[in-house]
Amino acid sequence: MNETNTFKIAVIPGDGIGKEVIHEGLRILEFFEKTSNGTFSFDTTFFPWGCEYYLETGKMMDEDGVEKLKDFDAIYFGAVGFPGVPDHISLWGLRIAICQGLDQWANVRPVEFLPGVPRRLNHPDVDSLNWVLIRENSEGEYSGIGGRNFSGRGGGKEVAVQSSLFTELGCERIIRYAFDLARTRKRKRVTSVTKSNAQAYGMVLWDEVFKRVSQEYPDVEANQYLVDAMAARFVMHPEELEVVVASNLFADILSDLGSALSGSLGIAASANLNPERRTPSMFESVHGSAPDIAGKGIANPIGTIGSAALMLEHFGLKEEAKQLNQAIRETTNQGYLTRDLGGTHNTVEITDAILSNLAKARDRAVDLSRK
Ligand code: GGG
Repeated sequence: MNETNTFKIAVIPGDGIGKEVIHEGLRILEFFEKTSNGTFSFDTTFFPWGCEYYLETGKMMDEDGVEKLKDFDAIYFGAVGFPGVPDHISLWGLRIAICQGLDQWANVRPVEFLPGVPRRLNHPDVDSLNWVLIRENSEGEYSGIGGRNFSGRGGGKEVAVQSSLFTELGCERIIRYAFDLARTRKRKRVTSVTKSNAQAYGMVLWDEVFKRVSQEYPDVEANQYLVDAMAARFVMHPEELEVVVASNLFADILSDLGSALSGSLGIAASANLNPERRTPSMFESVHGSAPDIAGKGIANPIGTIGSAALMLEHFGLKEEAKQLNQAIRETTNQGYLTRDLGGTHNTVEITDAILSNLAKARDRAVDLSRK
């Protein structure tokens, strides 16, 4: 942000439904800008990076793309991946290149049980569930260390090595982040997830760091589970979950499970943060590019719009973020649901309903201030 309160946002719609849902998220940001009475504005710059760009240029993003992004206050990201480009090329060439290049080491993935959304969990207290997954976002199983060799030995004899990297620094900063976050919540509880009985080096180090750090937070309840047991607990004992911290791969999987249990991957928002604010953070829905429904106008925009709420909060626009989250809840409660949630509304209709709820809330606030 500069003296004129302009937030510079790099917009990367990416692939498939990413383009459609980012368009909707930007309509929401326009609403807040227009109704801010000039107190803040958004300056958006589009980057055409993604699979189409790769097919034209041989690169998922510009060579100096990460450097270019450093000029912004935040990045608003759609989705990555499309048939025609191998998934490991598209993911590593864009999303992971940005997360690692900008040291966005904390991936915050809230799981919210929105009203009006058909429940997939048969649990008496389902409406009170509210989890947040904290994903280590810079190393672990996604360190990128490894290689392939020996194809010269002939068919069927190639060798591949894929290493996980667990550094004490990487473990400690994400675990501390989870404990600090838990302190801000009503129920102060952190659950750590590893598979340290089988992954006897990196994940044992993680467990040891977790135990050490937990002693500095006597006011926060600390638990540790193996990932297979944890997957079962998501379904059998969801009421036990609050802040869950896990490695890059495990939290990626568990957050998809959590989102599916809360209704659909389409409603899951996320923030890839550099908590020290040395570099811009990136806000994106958890879902991918969904090529099967791309271009049909039926994608659920809530994950991407919820990610805009996380971005507003990151900018310090806390009241606006609260209003947006409330408008999303009202919208699902009124029965505005896309097909992934069993509804019939399309992408644009969901955003229209959210905008209408935001406008009504603004009118109510103006009326109250006049009284
Ligand atoms: N909007 C997020 C997205 O496009 N995700 C695609 C994906 O495959 N992500 C893998 C990851 O989060 O590591």
